[in-house]
Amino acid sequence: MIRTIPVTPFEGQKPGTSGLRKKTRVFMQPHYLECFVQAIFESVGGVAGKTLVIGGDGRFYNDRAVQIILAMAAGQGAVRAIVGQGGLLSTPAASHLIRLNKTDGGIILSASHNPGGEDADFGIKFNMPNGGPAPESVTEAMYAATCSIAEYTLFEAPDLDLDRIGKTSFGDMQVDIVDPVADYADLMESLFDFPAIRARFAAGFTMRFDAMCAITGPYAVELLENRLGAAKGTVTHATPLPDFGGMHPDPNPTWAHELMAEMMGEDGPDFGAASDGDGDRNMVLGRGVYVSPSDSLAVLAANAHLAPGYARGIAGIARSMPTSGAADRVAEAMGLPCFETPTGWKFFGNLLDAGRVTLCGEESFGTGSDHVREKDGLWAVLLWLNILAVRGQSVAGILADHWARFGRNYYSRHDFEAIEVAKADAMIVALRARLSDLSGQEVQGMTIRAADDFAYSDPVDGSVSKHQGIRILFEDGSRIVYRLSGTGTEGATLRVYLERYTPGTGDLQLDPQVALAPMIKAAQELAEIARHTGRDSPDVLT
Ligand code: VG1
Ligand code: CO
Repeated sequence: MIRTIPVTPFEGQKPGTSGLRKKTRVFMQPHYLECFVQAIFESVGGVAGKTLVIGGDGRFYNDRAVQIILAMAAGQGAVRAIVGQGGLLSTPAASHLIRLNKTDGGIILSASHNPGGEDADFGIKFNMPNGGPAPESVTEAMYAATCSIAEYTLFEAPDLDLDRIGKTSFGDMQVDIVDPVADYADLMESLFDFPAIRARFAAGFTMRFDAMCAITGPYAVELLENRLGAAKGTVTHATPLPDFGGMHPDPNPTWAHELMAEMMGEDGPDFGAASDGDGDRNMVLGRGVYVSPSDSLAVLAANAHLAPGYARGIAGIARSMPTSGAADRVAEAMGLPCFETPTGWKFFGNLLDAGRVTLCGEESFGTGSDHVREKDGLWAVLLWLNILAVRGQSVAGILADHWARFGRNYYSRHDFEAIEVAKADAMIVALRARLSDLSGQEVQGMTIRAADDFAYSDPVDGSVSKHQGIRILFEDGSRIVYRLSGTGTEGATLRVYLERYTPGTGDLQLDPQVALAPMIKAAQELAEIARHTGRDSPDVLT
């Protein structure tokens, strides 16, 4: 039976850097998720006659949310839904299914690297027919729709059994329940030199992959253990759990500390990696060495041609503004265009669609290519494996060679979490007000060359996005960037991004926190972080 339910708008259903993220209990309120889904449908002109991909990272409420979205899609005339078995799909796998099946887009349920559970976080986002996150014009339309919503329609029926792979019908809508891993794993196999990687594992190469009880477990087991022959047990925390087993599935040195400890230990494996809640992020490590995400992008760009999928070379590179300039140096050396976009994968979509770039990356442990329209954790891990297999060197060796050739962009991000929103806002407002006076000033012995509030003008569609982060640029090429997170669910998180370049002939083996010490002091001083927020040291360093 089709039913229409009257509702009144909820406040604050405004998508952030990557969809709408709130506390799970907020999403569990009656009609809350429904109102946002209705707004998504309206922002894309309704779903009548359309095909959608639906799935999520398996966190608490994923199962209910998938049933609700199916009921609303069926009630509003969608003809077909493609759903991962059990309602599960990693973000990159969902992006791939959207493209592979030429669908009208998809809904992904995840709060990504935020913790999961009834008392943790939940999220939802819409991806376009190109497989990429909705651009700002669409997320703005979504938000506008949430402010005036009056009703939604659904098909009322008992829940669908999502565990049985196959086609079934739900009202007038066809539902295809698919293996969440198979098509994605085939795509990976088409891009990388699996025989070379398999040979390396067979010759004793060791690896640890920490899936952090999140979505990549089944993908990593299939790819690394089943298809590539890595030892059984290479993948740890491989079963996705609704609360991620209490883990915080954010693949950085702080949260993936078990993996860090193993990799930094005496008998650590040759290669280590971790992924986040929804499988789009990656952290990469060698024995005794951590690869910063910005360096990872640069190394991948310089070596991508070693993988069959990129053997013809890459068209260009894009990085988010706060990501270090390491990739720019590779682009320059290779004669490739390099683009600087605001934070968030949605800004890469146009460049990828237009064929102007092949690789993209963010300092927040995100790398990807034109194979999908999302960042892709396992893709990055497999490209690293491919490069390691072909070059036959260690991760440390590859990094050392890279820095010697291109120089090293010492880099770190300092996060100050759970700040009172008003205080964080006041700090940014005060800093913004001083920007025009800063150039020429000296701080910690360094002279400021320029200071601005980053605005991006999309070279493909001309759309402009303002206030994307405050940049302080120094004469020696060093840089401090300040911005507030757009993915949190509680208070404000201040991100301070620090970067300093050392040429290949300089000291390349310093601890980044030591190399960046003057920048760290300058960042405190310039923004008066302690005075505004009461914090003199960050909560998380990456
Ligand atoms: C963070 C990262 C950003 C990333 C976004 C979504 O956003 O900084 O680079 O694109 O998360 O990633 P913010 O606004 O909190 O800085 V995910 O894996 O959480 O979808
Ligand atoms: Co993610």
